[in-house]
Amino acid sequence: ELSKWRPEVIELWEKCSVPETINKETFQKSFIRHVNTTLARSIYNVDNFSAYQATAHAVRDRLIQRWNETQQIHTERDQKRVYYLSLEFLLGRSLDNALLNLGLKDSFGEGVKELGFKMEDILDQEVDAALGNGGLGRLAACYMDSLATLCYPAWGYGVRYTYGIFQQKIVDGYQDEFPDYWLNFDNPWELPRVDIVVDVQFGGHVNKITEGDKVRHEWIGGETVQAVAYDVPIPGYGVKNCINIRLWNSKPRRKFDFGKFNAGEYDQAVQEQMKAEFLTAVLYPNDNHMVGKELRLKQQYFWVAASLHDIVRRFKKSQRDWNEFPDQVAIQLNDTHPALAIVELQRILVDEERLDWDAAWDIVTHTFAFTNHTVLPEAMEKWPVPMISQLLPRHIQIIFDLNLFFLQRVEKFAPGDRDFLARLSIIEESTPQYVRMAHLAIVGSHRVNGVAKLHSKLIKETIFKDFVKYYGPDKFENKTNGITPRRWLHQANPKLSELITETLGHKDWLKDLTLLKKLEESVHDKEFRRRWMAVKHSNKVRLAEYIRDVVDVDVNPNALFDVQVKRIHEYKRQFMNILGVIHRYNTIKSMSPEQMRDVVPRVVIFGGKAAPGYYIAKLVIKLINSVASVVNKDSTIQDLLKVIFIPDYNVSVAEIIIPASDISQHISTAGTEASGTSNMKFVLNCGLILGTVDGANIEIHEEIGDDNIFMFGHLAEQVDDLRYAHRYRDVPMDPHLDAVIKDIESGSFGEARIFAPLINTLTFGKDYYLISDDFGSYLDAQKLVDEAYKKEKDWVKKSILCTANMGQFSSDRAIKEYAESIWGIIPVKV
Ligand code: 6GP
Repeated sequence: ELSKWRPEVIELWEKCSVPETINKETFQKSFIRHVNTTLARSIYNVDNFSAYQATAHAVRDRLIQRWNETQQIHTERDQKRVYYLSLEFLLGRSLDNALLNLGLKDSFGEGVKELGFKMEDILDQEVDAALGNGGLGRLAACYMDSLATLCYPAWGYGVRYTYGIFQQKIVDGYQDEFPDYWLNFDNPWELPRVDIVVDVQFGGHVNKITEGDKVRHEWIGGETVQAVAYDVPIPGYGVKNCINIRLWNSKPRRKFDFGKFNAGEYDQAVQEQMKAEFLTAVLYPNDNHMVGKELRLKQQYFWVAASLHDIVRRFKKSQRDWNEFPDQVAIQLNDTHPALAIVELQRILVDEERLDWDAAWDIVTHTFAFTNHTVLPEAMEKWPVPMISQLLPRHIQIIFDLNLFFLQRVEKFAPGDRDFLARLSIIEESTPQYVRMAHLAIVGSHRVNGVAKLHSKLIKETIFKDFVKYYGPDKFENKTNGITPRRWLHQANPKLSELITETLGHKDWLKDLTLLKKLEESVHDKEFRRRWMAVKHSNKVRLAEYIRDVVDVDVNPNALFDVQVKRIHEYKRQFMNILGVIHRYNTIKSMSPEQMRDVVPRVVIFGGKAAPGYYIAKLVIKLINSVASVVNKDSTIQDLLKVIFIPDYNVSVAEIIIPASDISQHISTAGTEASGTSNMKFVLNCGLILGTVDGANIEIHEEIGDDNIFMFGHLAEQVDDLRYAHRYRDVPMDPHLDAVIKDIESGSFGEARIFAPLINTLTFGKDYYLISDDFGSYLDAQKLVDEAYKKEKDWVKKSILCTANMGQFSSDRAIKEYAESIWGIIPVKV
């Protein structure tokens, strides 16, 4: 008899499955087995890269086991799940993270050492999974770590881009972009599920079918692209739970046309395949900026349709009634990129499941919730109605119907107020018409949230003001962002992690970050302060070595390390930073040797990518590099200033830079940075920050207190008036700023004409980001930083108090808030 369910068969399966406990010896066996079989190599030709692959496969074996158990238990319990739909997951490297979360780092480290390898070298072989642009994508990655660690039943859904965010090289001071072909070698962190395939339809037309007194719609024809699932296991820290991010890859459905091929029309024969595969080929490299390309819209629908199909299929397995859907399923929209999911679910329920419209809409609106990540007008997604009509003819009908019913309700609320209706409408009445994705997301969701207190307040007062009037304020919430302390302290800063664990006498702080508060008691302990400083110093030495490797400049680890790393964007004002650097340079140059003795040496470090089409941002990079090449060569300033642009800033580079910072800059124009999350990472790693009254800086300030942060600049509520003044009056230029600009224009940093368009943003451009308004207070704040750094003992205390008071900013706190007040899910521990 061939049944698998006989007891002796089950026993045999259990006996032969991967051993549950893993220690050094079993790891070594597994390592060698993978070298021999998975990689077809031997002791004679196993290099660091193969050693990485073998280690990764050994870890992956454990992950898959946990992943399976987690899915099994979650299916058995059949409790409500959350689905996090994000077009970006900026995961970075996985091996170190998995080893630490599984508690295997030490034994595996020993294990590879005995086999002739260094764990550091092995870890260094991994290429980043860089499927995101910046804050939004990295937040999604931190949230997955917390969802797994807190044992919530959760899935991520995203796109498996063949090319992640481009690699940045600096050539002659300019940014150059190179493709990030991260899948060049096998990727041990994904499980291809070739059996999980979803057909996704585009184009075609809609038939209206009348059946008795009912009308239904049938969407037919057009092209079909297949979505294939790739699963990325995400292990929780210190638990067995391992959740899943399902990434979709496109592939052609049509069979290869051998007729054409044989007739010599090779191009045409492969064209269909290529077109379909192209759909998920590349991540759009824009951060906080909408680019209205048809291919992008196709990506969005492709991913949304495949994900919803999967979610609905899973729900249907439990044979529940449709009205239980929102009790079983919560879907979080990570910004508006997945907003079409609202329309797609309505379509599935009405057209395929034949629910009536209102019942379907009730289910939809109880299922979705929407996070807004920006108030920048250029980032607001809107798609031309003709483009959607072409690609998704049924969806555009549904959008218009939804809008009609919505506006009918609004009309009852504010009878006769045409303007109010026009402002709330999902459709922008221009030529052509546009679909406003944020409006769609709000109308289709039961909750809308911002990502920091100020941001959540601002969206209620500005971009979503009219919706607050209509729905009332309760639909709108704040969920201040958070970061995972596992990656951003334990992994990135092992020495500090160790010192904290030793001081507190436990590792529980990694699961409850508020326990760091107890470190406050140690600020008066001299020996503790010495060790704290020693950790910072060794991290600075590590960064100095990295800087020497990548840009070939020697920097002094005893200097103050001043860091600004993030996407290059006008609103983030790297321009103001480099203008301040020029001011500092000129000030030092004008000093006598005695005066110079009093100057705190500084290394100003920049890093970040500019969107390839963002001309002004790219000029900022050029200016930074031009200033660097003048300053770094100038021996008259006695190494009191160095300027470094670290190329190709990404997650794993951040892990080296952040622990080494003394001061970092988060200096956006007030009201423009929704939250920021690197600010949290720097402070958690005992770096002070210099920031504007913006985003999460404000809440960090509240937590760590006045003495431990440098805040400056105008407030969000002043911005409108200041901009107005620039537009209609002649605002006198700050004299220091004026001098700096004249210096650039005189050619001190290379040909002046190169920088003219950049300078023009301050003058003809009416200084939209208010650099001239904040420059004075920025320089004053920098002076305070210098003075504070001279008082070493006080500085260390500040630094300790920073870390000690960051408990609020764990992504665990953020995820619990989402789980409790938006999703209504409870943990299911394996
Ligand atoms: C970013 C915001 O700019 C940043 O302030 C925030 O910390 C981060 O989201 C996470 O919430 N927004 C984006 O990256 C973006 O593209 C559409 O928004």
